[in-house]
Amino acid sequence: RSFATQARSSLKIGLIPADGIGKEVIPAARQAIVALGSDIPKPEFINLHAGWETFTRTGVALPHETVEILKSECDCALFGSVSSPSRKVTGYSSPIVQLRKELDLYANVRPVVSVAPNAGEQPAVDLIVVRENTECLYVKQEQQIDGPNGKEARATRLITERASRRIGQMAFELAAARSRKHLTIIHKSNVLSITDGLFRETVRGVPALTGKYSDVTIAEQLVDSAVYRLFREPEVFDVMVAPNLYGDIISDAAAALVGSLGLIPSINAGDDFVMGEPVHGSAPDIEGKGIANPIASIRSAALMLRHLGYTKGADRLDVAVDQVIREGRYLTPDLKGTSTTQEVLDAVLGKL
Ligand code: GGG
Repeated sequence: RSFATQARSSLKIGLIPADGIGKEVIPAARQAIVALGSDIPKPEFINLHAGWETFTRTGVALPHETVEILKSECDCALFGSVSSPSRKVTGYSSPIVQLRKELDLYANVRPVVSVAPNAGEQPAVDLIVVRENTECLYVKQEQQIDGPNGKEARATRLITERASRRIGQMAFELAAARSRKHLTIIHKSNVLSITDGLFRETVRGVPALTGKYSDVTIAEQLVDSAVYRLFREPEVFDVMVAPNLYGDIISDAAAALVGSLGLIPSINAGDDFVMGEPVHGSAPDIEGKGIANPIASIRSAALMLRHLGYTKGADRLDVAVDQVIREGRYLTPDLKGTSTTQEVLDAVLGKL
């Protein structure tokens, strides 16, 4: 909020489309931001490189220059999607995981909201997944050795009090601002009692530590039964807070309830920086066909602007997108439509 109250003549936005359909949807989000005119400071865009394609060209997945420019010149950023290989490639490391660490973007906030519930079959979904973004298995400390039973592979799972506390605080803050004020802590501490136990206890301790959030109801759910419940009765969830891997899986699962992953935005937020990012991946099957859904990226731009305090611009983007979805005339194939990325973008720009 304080960011928007400072008088600024421009807003410098780093654009990192990265791989696959990221190169199609991030330019669409850029056009939607430009269409906001004087509702936000004049946007200035800086194009930046990262991703698998960047790695194959230069030998580096996240160039030093990209990180430096984000840190020194940009007010915020939009990231597209990345196509990391699922085999080990020497010298390669996922640039998005690295970026979140480099910029200390410790919270991945993923709202999942149904706009046009399909023929009343599904209950309306209106929840936020708050995913810890820097730890868990994503510290990527893996090793393989030859053991008595053949190859043996291990991964370290890191959960710290500091990271659990700050993601917990972010989740309480978001829950407190919503009408239901309900927070569910997701864990598996019946099996992982030390790591998930620490996460759960630390998040639970946030109200006592801060002296705030007494109006937020706290619930908890084991991750497996949370997924089951999400499909059976999604309306019970309001804000869900989870360690990194569970948060990733739960938000993709929740996306299935609202029609498509192509609708789901996120922000990677830290204390000093925010980066919007559609939840979907690089979708190599539709890359270059011009049919990727631009809505998750446009909504990610809206979330990013809202986080910075530009509520009016953010609301305009969301309202325009909601109208296009409800009318159902211009929808991409992931939503059973036949429209192209450009046609959906044009429809959103028309509403703006
Ligand atoms: N925009 C989300 C995205 O790109 N998802 C795919 C992803 O994060 N994959 C991990 C990676 O490829 O490094």
